[in-house]
Amino acid sequence: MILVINLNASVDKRYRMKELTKGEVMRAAEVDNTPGGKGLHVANVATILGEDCIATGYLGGKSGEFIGEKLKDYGIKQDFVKVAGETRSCLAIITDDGAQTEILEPGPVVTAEEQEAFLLKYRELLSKASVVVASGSMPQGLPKNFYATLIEIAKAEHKPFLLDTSGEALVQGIAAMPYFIKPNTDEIRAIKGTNIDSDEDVVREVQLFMADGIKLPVVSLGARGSIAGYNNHVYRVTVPKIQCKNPVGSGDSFVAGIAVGIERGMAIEDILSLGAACGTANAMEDESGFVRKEVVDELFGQIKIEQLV
Ligand code: TA6
Repeated sequence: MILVINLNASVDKRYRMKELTKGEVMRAAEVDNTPGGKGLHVANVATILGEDCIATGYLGGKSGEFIGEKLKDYGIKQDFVKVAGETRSCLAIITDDGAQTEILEPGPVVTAEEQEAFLLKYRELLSKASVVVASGSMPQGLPKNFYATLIEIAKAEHKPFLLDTSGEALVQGIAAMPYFIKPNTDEIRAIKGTNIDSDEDVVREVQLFMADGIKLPVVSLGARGSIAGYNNHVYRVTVPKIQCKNPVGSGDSFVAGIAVGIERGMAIEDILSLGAACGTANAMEDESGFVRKEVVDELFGQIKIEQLV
């Protein structure tokens, strides 16, 4: 089973608007409310691919109830800890020129008791899982090393832990050496203070992550694909050109494909192809964190994996 941790779930509100002007009253032409937070996208895609998967984290208030109901509709298994605070909303405003502006709320404040309650739930769910994925930011109140704590617990049980987060949570998470990370070049620049001006620089950073003990580091290059490391080898992953409708959730869908590939014991080339096929399939849909299985199957054979080192 894949255990997906989404500590800071959200109701993702997607507004379609003609234009966006600062300081004016604007009316949205359309709005969609969907369960979001990066981990819920991962759980959705893994479930669509037919994998046994369960989502956990914190849910609270009316927004938490809305997400719980939606997950049931989507057939996603869930076991969340209830928090007193209200689960957040995240806004994505998509204008006719194709630009996307996102406003991400910080999320509820988690108390010390709620933190302990999650750790108990995590240990219980971990015993039934073979792969763990933790995605997204953390709600307020949790210590910055919380992901590092979760990684250490999973490593003690020899379960691969896939971490997709940013900022200080990523820095502290990396120190605990998860199985997988997926920083982009800006995040590497911010973490290490090094220049990333070329693919050679990316290859060097991937090798350094592997030397530190991260088994599968992947650096995302956006529409150009990614560069990944595994077992001291470095691979370039190239995706086919597609008509992009909505790139939000593509990174989350990539992580879902990687988790499913690991869970199925696939070869590294196939794990990377499945991740890239899911990320690409998501960008072809209006809905964030959603793929069509038949599209993933078709794209799988079109992903190019080239061994660089
Ligand atoms: O990847 C996009 C997205 O999942 C949005 O839908 C929104 O929920 C956001 O990320 C949350 O990101 P965060 O890092 O704050 O958890």
